[in-house]
Amino acid sequence: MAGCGTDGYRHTHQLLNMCRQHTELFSIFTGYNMQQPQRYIAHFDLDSFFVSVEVLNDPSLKGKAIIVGGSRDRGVVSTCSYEARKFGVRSAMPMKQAIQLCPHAILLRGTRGQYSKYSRWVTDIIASKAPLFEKASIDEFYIDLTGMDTYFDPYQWTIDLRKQIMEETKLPISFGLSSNKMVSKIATDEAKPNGYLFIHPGKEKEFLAPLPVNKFSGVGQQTFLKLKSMGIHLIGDILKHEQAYLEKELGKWGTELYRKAQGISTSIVSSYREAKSISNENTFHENINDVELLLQELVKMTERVAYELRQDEKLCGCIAVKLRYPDFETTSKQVSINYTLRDDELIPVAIDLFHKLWRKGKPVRLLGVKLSELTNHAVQASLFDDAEKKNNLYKAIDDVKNRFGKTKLQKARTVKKKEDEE
Ligand code: TTP
Ligand code: MG
Ligand code: MG
Repeated sequence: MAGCGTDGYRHTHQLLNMCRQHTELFSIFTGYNMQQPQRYIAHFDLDSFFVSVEVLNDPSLKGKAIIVGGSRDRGVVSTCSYEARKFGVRSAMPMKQAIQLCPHAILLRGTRGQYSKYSRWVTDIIASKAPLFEKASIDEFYIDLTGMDTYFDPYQWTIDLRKQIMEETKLPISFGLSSNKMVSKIATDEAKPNGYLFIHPGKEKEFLAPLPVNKFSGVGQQTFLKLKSMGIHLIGDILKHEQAYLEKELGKWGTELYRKAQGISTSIVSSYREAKSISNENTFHENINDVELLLQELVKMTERVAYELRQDEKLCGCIAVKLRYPDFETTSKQVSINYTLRDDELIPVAIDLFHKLWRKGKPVRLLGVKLSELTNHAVQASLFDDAEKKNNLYKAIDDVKNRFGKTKLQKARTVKKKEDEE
């Protein structure tokens, strides 16, 4: 698109968003239904992401049945190559079962740091091109192109973006493009591996009709069986019934399925740029220069933000520590890390940042910890077996925290001082 740089594009998009909001408000207040612009939403998802990264690092793996996961006896599958999928191997399946299904598969334990690095690389490319995008998980993005059809063809724009991502990162990625997030995500799934699909506006229902009902997120085994007992196997079967009947049998879910089957979904792309960080700052009553006390505070604050992170079901890819001295001089330092939600991974980094920042012996007035680069919790942290145990432990701790208040449970370092005082 000659003459249409990203900035102009972004600006136009902001204006369009404002207009859209005003249109909605006008419609609510007057009851007059103003014409909404045609929505275009692209969904991108990397193909067999962890495996693709492993193949980049070792090209001899290309085209082979590969499983990335935990140990043979107690681990689970993180992901597998499409060659292994032919044998029925799937994410989250016990490794034992996966090996039975595909005994010749090459088993890899995975290299976590690499995945975050590539995820960030793809994010950066999308961020440089897209006016409004959402990072839905480590390898998945929604881009809102609504209003852009005045300036260029959204389909061609999306094809070009995919090409750029693949040329730069060498990772295969697929996309679906349609009028809403739900249909685009299903279209990506249908296009995989290494493909793309455009569902033209108005063709959503037709596209969905021949697909099995469990293509809808939220249709688990139980709903699937219930629908089966009602003679509903395909999405198109849903619309063979009256809405009232579906509601009677399935309650609210029935209403929702009826809408979904028509290809209707109004959820919006929530901007990645707006994605919050989680932070905690503490100004002390009295300035502190005792390193033990400062570290104790730091650990406590890191535990608190990590707890919030888990409550939000997020992972973070960046941690920052901030110090303010009594003369108001403020310094901060941040570092990118592998996506995590775990105290034991965050605390050592926070301590390290603190030591790099702090001018030894100088009293501190304020201490802060911030987690950013938040992403949805789509990656099972069970790549390593002990991680699974730790996550269960955190879950148990968080459950207790939720029940008894957040201060009840703290780790050894944060309670040590109090015991000394007693
Ligand atoms: P997905 O995008 O769900 O899967 P995928 O990229 O491996 O394969 P495809 O999209 O082509 O179907 O997940 C992205 C990565 O997240 C995946 O490579 C590994 C990790 N992951 C887990 O660790 N555990 C899981 O249960 C899932 C679903 C994914
Ligand atoms: Mg993927
Ligand atoms: Mg994904």
